[in-house]
Amino acid sequence: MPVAKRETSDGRVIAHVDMDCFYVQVEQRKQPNLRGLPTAVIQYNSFKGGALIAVSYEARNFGVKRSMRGDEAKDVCPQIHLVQVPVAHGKADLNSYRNAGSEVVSILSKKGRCERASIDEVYLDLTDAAETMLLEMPPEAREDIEEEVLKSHVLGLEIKEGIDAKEEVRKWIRRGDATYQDKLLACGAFIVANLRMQVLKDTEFTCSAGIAHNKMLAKLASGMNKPAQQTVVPQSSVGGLLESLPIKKMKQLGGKLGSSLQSDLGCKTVGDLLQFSEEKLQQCYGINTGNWLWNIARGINGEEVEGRLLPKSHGSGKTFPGPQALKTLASVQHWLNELCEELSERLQSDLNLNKRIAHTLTLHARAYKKGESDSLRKFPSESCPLRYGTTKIQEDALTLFQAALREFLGFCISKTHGNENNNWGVTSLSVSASKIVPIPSGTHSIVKYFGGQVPSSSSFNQPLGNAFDEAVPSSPSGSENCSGLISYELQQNYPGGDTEIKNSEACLHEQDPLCNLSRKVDSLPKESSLESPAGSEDRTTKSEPYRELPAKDPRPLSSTPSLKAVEKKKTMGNNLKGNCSIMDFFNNYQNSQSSLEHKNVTNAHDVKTASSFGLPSTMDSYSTCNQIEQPAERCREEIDSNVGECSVPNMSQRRQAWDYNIDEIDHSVIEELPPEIQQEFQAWLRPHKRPNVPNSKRGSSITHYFLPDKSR
Ligand code: DCP
Repeated sequence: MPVAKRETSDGRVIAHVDMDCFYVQVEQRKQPNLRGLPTAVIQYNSFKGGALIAVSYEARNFGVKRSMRGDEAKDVCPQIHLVQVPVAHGKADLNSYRNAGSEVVSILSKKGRCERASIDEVYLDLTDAAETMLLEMPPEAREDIEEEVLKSHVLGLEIKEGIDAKEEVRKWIRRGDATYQDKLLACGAFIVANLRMQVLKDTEFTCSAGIAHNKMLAKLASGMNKPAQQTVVPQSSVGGLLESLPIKKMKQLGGKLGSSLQSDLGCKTVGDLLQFSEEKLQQCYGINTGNWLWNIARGINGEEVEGRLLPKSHGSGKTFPGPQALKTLASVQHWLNELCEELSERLQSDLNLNKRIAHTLTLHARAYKKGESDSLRKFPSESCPLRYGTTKIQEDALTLFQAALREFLGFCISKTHGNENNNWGVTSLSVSASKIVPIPSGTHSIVKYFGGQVPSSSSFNQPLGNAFDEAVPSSPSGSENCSGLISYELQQNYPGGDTEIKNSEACLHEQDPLCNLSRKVDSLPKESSLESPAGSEDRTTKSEPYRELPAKDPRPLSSTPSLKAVEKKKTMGNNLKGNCSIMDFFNNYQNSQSSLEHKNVTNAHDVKTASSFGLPSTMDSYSTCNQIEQPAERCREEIDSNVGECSVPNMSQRRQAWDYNIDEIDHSVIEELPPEIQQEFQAWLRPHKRPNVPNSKRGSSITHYFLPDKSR
C-alpha cells in the first residue's frame, strides 16, 4: 500500500498509456492477414483449446472473453483465429511481447518522465512539456486541431444528442475561461494524441490513454474508452467519477481491503468513503491506509511517476495444475533448470544491453501437502545472493527449493523414499532476480579486459559472472570505493539457529535426498534475513553499514554465523576498505570459487573465516568494497503497519511463510508470474486488516458505528 502523500498542487499532467489487446496486436503484426479479424492469443497448454490471455476487440464483439478457453471461444465465435503464445523452455516465451513493449516505451519516453508499469503500460509525467506548450502555443490560440485530439473524451463534458462530440471537445479546448489546470490538461491531450499517433506510425500498435492530474486518475481513465482512444479527467469531474466508481474497480481495492470497505463500512463506491473522517478511517485501517483512503475518496494521489524504463526485476514461472503437479525432486529440478535457463538468458541480455546486474535470486512456489488444506501453510519463498551463470543459478534455485520444501513440510513428515513421493506436490514454480543495479563505472573496462565478453554461462564458465556479485572494484587502481553495489555484509547473527537446523534435520530420514541437500542450503546466505522478523522494529538505516536482527530468527532454516564471527567479519571488512584493486578482484573471485568448492585457496585467512560461518567467501570480498548501504527496504512490517492494529489471525503465519520484499517486484514481472503467485503478491500488496472496532464481525452492520462525519 503506497504511503499517501497530500498533494500540494494539482497542476501536474500525468498520462497512463495502455496498449490495446497487446499480445494480439503483437501477433497481428507478425501475421498482418489477421488484422481486423476476431483473434485471440492462447496459452501453450492445449487443454480445451488453451486458455485465452488476450482477445482482439473484434472477437470481444462476438462475446469472446479472456476467461474462456479456446473451445468455448470457438463456440461463440466460430471464425475466431487462435494464435498460440510462443514457447521456449517448455513454457510461454514472452520475449516478443517484452520487446514490443520496449519499442513503445522508447517512443513515449521522449516527452517526459516515463515509468514502465507493466509489460504493456506506462505512466508519463508530461507537466514540463504541457507547461512549455501552454506558453508557446496555448490551446485557445489553436486553429487547426488534429482529429486525434478532437476524438478525446473529456469527463464531465456533456454531449447532447445530435451534437457533434468533436465540436464540443474543440470548444472545451479553446474556451477562454478555462482554469490554468484545465489548460494544462488540454495541452496534455495534444501531447498524448501525438505520442499515440507516433506509436501507431512506428510500431503499428494502437494504445489508449488517460490524462489527469495524478497517476491514480490517469490509470482509471485510460481504460474507460478503448481501443485507440484517450480520456481527459478535468479536476471538476473527479467528484462525479469517484461517486459512481465501484470500490472494487479502484486499484488496490480489488482485494480484502475493498471487501472490508464494502462489508464493514457499507461503501459501494469510492465516493461513499467521503462520509468518513480521516481519523475514523485511520482508526479502522491504520494511519497510512486510513490517510490513503481519505485521499483517494477525494481523488488525491501524490505518487510520483518514477523515471524507470527498465524492469526492477526479472521472473520466470510456470504452473502445474491438477494432475500435472510435480511430485518428484527430479521433476522439480528439471523445471527449475528450464526456468533458470530462461532467467539467466534474460539477465545476460540485461547485462549486455543495459549494463545492469541483479543481486538477489528468489524462489517462489505453490505446493500442497497430502491431507492438509493448501491454505493452512503457504510454501515459503526463499532468497539468496544471485550468482551469474546458468548452472549456478540452477544450483542455487534447487537449494532454495530444498530449504523451502523442508520448511513447508515441517518437522514431522514421514519419510520420503528416494524420489518417490506421496506427500506433496508442487503446482507452480517461479524464480526471480531482483535488486538490479547498473554496473559501477569502471567495471566495463574489466569486461573489455576479457576481450569484450560479459559474463556468460556458456562462454565464460562462471568466474567473471560470479565475480559480478562479488567485490567489483570501480577502478583498477583500487583507489575508489565500489559504490553502487549492494552490500551482502548483511548476513545476520541468528543465535539459536543451529539448534533449529539440528532439529529440523533430525526429523528427516538420513537417506532422504532433502536431508542431504538441505545441508547445502545452509551454505547459501539468506537474502530473506535482511528483513526484520514479525513484531520487531525495523532497524534498517541507510547510513548504517550493518544491520542486525533481533536474536530470535523465526525461520527454521538459515546459516547461523555466531556473533563473534560476524564481528570478525566486520573487522575484516573495515580493514580492507579502500583496497579494492583489480588484483583483489581476481583474488576474491578465485577465493570464492575455491571456498565454495572446498578446494585450495590463495587467501586462506579470508576463506577459512568465511567457511567457518557457513558463508561463501564472496561475503567477505563484498564487505571489503561496499560502503553504500542499500535503501531502507519497505518490509512486511511496514506493510502491516499501514493497517494499524487491525490484524488478521493468520498474519504471523503468512509472514513466516512469505519472506519477500514486495517492493522489489516489478509489476511487469507479477504479470508474468503464474496466476496463483500473482494472487499471493496481490494479497501482500493489499492490507488484510479489518476495522479495529470492538465487537466487529465480518459482514455485520457496523456501519452505524461510523456515523457520517459532519466535520469534514
Ligand atoms: N496477459 C496475460 N495473462 C493475463 C492477463 C494479461 O498473459 N491473465 C497478457 C496478455 C495481454 C497483456 O498481458 O495482452 C496486457 O494485459 P491487459 O490486461 O492490458 O489486456 P490487453 O492489453 O490484452 O487488453 P486491453 O485492451 O483490455 O488492455
